Amino acid sequence: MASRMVLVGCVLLLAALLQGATAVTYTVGDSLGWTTPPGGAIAYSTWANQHTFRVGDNLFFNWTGNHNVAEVSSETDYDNCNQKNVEMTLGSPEVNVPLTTKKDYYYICTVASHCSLGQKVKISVKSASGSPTSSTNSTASSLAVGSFSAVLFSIVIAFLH
Ligand SMILES: [Cu+2]
Repeated sequence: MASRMVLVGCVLLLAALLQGATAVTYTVGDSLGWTTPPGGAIAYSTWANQHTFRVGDNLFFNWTGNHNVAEVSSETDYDNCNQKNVEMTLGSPEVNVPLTTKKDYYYICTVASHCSLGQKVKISVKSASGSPTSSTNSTASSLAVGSFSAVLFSIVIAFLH
């Protein structure tokens, strides 16, 4: 009976994972966190290139010491670490930033020369997986997930009876 309950739990968990697979929170730099990277800005560009960011996802910046998160709107300002057009500065050591728009986001740290030392990251955000630009595919996949979930629930009910 115990193993049956474990199986039921696993099936429910799997169904929940499948349905909630759209929004992802990415920890910027992973274990490196948000800091002046030892090898320069390539640490964050390499990290960003390993992920596909979509509308609805979140960025999680965490750090120790004196840093912040500032958004600059232009690539030129980002390249030059220009802080004159900073859109927002978030100073808490744990910052969650929602990616709400399909565009390129540019984040820098405005403390001292941290940006020039490589504490900056460019995030290219693509459409959400359920967006109108890919309506055919996403409708098909939601239907597939929906019917798969229905099958899973039937299995659960079969076990419970
Ligand atoms: Cu900094």
